[in-house]
Amino acid sequence: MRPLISPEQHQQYEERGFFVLEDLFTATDLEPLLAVLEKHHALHEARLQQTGTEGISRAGEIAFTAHIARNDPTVLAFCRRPEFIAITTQLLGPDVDLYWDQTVFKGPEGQHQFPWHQDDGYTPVTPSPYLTLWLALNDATVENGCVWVLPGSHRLGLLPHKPGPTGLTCYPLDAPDQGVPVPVRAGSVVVFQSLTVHKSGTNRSSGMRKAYIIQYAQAGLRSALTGELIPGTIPIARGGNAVA
Ligand SMILES: O=C(O)CCC(=O)C(=O)O
Repeated sequence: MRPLISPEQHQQYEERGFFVLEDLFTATDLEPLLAVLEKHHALHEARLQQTGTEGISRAGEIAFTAHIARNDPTVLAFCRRPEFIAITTQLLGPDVDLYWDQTVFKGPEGQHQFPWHQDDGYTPVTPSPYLTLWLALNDATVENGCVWVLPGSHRLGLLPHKPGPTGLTCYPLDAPDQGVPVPVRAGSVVVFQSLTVHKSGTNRSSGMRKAYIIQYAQAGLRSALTGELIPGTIPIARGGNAVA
């Protein structure tokens, strides 16, 4: 199925740190995935209703439900789809692991943006950057809190992050340059480097905004702090071919 990424998109990835693959998946492709992800989110949200918060998740407002692929064969099979083999081997090289996956569901009528950060800011790893694929499970709009990026910010290297009320941040939400919004239809993927500074807007709509984030890395990912191998990564491609 390669090449899936056009030379222009590859150039955008190198120069701006991101690009969009519009309508990569159909509603039919998403249906079985969504059913499983909704189930995992609902279990997490039920726990959050008891505890109020868990990490950076907050009941009724924003829920990050991580590592679903390693616990669910339907989701792992989705992360191994040929589209992802093509994208990841084109951008990362022939040997690719699934590093992290999570749903991010943003509740309606929210008050907060999810602040500017680099994904490496949460867990510095080497080699960096790795690849973040932000898959819209429903239409992501400026109104319901789509992703925003600071084009070119991946070239700044890893920036210092400090804890804010709603997550780590490396760039002010009131700075004059608030980058560009990246609204996308359901089934589209925003592809960005883990050093690309991004945020998501407030969900001012009356419905939930739903995304599934899949992060792939070159095989053999290590903590940049301890040098130890990151545990729990899953082989996806070796020698440019899918791992069964
Ligand atoms: O989907 C969102 O609202 C933002 C999530 C995000 O930026 C992240 O998990 O790194």
